[in-house]
Amino acid sequence: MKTVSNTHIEFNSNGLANEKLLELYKGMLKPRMIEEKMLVLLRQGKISKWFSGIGQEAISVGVTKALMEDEYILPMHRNLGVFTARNIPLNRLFEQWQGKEGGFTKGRDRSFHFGTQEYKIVGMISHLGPQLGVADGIALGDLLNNRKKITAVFTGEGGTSEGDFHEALNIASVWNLPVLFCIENNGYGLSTPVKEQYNCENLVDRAAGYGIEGHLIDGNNILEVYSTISTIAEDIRSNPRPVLIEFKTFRMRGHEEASGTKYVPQELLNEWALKDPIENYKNHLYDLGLLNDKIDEELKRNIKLEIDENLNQAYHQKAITPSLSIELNDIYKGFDYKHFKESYNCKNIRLVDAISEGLKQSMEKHDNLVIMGQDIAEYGGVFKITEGFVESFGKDRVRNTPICESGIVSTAMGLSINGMKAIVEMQFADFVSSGFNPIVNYLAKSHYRWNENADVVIRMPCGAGVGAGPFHSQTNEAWFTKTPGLKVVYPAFPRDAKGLLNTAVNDPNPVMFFEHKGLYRSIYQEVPENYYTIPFGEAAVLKEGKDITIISYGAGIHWALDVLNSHDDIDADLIDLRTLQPLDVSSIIQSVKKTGKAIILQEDTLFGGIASEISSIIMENCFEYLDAPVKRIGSLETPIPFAKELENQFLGRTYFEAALLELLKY
Ligand SMILES: Cc1ncc(C[n+]2csc(CCOP(=O)(O)OP(=O)(O)O)c2C)c(N)n1
Repeated sequence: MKTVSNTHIEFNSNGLANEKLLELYKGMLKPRMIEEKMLVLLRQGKISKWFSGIGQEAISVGVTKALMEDEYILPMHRNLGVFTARNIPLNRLFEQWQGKEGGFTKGRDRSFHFGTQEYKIVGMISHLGPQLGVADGIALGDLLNNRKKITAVFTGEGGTSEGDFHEALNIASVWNLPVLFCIENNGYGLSTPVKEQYNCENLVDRAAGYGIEGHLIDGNNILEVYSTISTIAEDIRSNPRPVLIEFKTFRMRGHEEASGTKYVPQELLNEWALKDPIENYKNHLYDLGLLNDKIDEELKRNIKLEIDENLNQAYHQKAITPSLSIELNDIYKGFDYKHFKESYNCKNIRLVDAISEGLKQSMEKHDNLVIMGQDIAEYGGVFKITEGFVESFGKDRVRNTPICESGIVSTAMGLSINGMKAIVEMQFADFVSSGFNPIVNYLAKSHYRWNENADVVIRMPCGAGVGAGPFHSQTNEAWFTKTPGLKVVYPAFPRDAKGLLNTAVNDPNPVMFFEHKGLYRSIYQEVPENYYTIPFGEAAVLKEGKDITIISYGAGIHWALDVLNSHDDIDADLIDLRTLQPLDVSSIIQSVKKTGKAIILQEDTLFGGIASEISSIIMENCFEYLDAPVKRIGSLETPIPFAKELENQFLGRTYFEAALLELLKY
């Protein structure tokens, strides 16, 4: 039944039962009343920040109620209605906003920056865009497991300008993923009006460009939101595909409370005030005879009571007591390392073969493991490491991706959230810069923030010595060793590479796995044929001596071996770190205390690299044992040049032998 009287919105009940019509009203009332209370608390300094969704409630509530309770939703900072519609106990929300123990992040992240598997909500990170790709991964997990579910993800119109939006929609389209992309177009991104944000009439028009279906919905009309999304969601469940929705609405308050709305023309605010989703719907329900003052007051009284009781509970929870051990222990998910022994049967193979074998055996061991990367399927990857994998494991699990590192790293995170494991092959380690944000901000921080691990391995074919110039030669491990929450592995030999890769896949934490491409086809070793593992955080002492400690990893190990092999007289400990995070500090200290001299060799440019860190560790722990200053050798502080002569001049290899001999003489 349609009514227009007393309302500025045309409602159509579409045959919905009276209880449902009232439920939707209550559903919007609750976040509105919570917000009104929070605005008071904000003024009293009892909460730190508030992003208002007043006037946008119909979208959060309508979408959430149109989904099944076990379908994932990825909301933004104005979607309180998603949280209340999933019936999260209010005390937990209040405790979250007050940074208390009972919240969702143990006081580690604020406002809506959290997720909860219990309620199938995956909150945003501040960077807005990455969650769109995370939704792709969750949906891919459902698709691969034949679950007929959809995933809904939100973005503001401002967020659609980020590359992540494009990448996520494109991936979802190419892979036909059951994702509902919801753009909440509320007129402003902070102070930026839509005309300065994008230059098409409606954002939903972009759906055509991605080859997907799009719908424009009045975001202030709860019945239109709920009915349209219910129909679309039902259809996607049986016919999986991405759909783009643009909800037109308006942000009635400031970006966050402190910043105000001075830049918004008053006429616009007046115009949209008339379209308030709750007032108008209330009038509609009055017209239908389903609501009157008495019922309305009763509803409000009950919600107020619930808010007050839960607030009281939150106030009475004591503030968090900082504990060093709790903070440090929550960076990584606990990993119960299982040792698989090496067999006696070995084959003499190259580094590249050992990695391929480890990957293959890991794919056999873990049914839920998916590998993604550019050209990795039929083509076998540019280094041919996944050659033949499609035949063995099928295209569902060995996935060619579009060129979109950020979107694919986010997708890997989504797979992990939905119970899968993922390996992402960077075509070259250099290209990880295009996927840097989700690695250092999403994967690395999730366990600390909301107890959600990222079961993802990022394979990084890296390194110089192959005349490939500034963008195909970098060894960028220092970008990641600096970031708490990541593990960083960097083998120098085939045997280590295979065993450490298997461990990386078993480890539920995000692992950056560096593979030196200069070693891929030049380094051979007897490698056990079976599936085996090597623990992280244990360096290998390749040579033992008493005069000096040489510490390195990756190609640096082979540079050091070359020098040592041509100098029988040098009596050195040679330590191959194998993993940089965790770092085997005790092997370093033990060796330096014995030899009294240390030289650290890294292929990366010198400043701010792991050699500097190790040098400090030695100074702090072995100062009294040192007979000479600690020496660091790295590459020149320039990009990596292409011409052979220039590359040789650039590499630390060139300077190592002289520095070693000089230090021995000191
Ligand atoms: C990568 C990044 N750049 C800038 C910001 C700062 N910022 C936070 S929200 C916001 C506006 C977002 O606008 P929109 O996506 O339309 O959502 P709305 O706030 O209007 O709901 C900006 C600029 C950010 N958080 N992340």
